[in-house]
Amino acid sequence: MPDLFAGVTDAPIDLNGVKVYSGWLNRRQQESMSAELHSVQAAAPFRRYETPGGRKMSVQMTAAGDVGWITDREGYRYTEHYADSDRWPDIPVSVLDVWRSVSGEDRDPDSCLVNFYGEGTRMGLHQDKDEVDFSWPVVSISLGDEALFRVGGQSRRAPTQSRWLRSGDVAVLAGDARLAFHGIDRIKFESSDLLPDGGRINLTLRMAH
Ligand code: MD3
Ligand code: FE
Repeated sequence: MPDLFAGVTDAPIDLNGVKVYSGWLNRRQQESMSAELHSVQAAAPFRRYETPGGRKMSVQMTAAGDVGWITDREGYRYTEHYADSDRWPDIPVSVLDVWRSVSGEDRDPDSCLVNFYGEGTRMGLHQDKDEVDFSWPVVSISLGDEALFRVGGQSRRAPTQSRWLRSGDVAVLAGDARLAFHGIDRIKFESSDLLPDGGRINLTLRMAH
């Protein structure tokens, strides 16, 4: 019964300016989102990208929307195609609905980055700076295994705060927090039974262009 009201009544937790709505999506909503993501993955399979410095990222990625984020030896960027000619799949409606409820914006995002964390994967501390206008918020949705999220300030050396993100949690990165350094230290593999292949999926909705 309580999860009928998930996210509606709880005030967000503030983590260095990042607002975390814990339990925003109930189990049924997480399951339908996971099903919709299956068609995204079928159209644009996950890949492990290479950084400009030549390291292979441990997190696997794909995207949906008008543009998707990629990286290779030539650099980090948003592209209109995930392969030579295919466009990225559409952003699922259940995902757009989260943006419409929490972003406070009238315009829908033009990009949804989909990150997959398998056993032992992590994402080092970084800033998201490949978008054109940092005044737009970023909205993040966590599905599957729990992840230890770390967020600092606008300098790499600023003190950080950490919190476990759980399946169904939604985070809103706006204002000063939009350019905060952040990362995922580790996941608790097999802590959730939501995803068919296990692991964790994080969706980030963005206005890239
Ligand atoms: C703070 N993703 O995709 S989500 C990313 O869980 C990314 O996969 C992590 O960092 C993940 O770039 C963290 C929370 C998050 C997402 C975007 C942010 C925090 C952010 C952008 C600016 C500041
Ligand atoms: Fe990021």
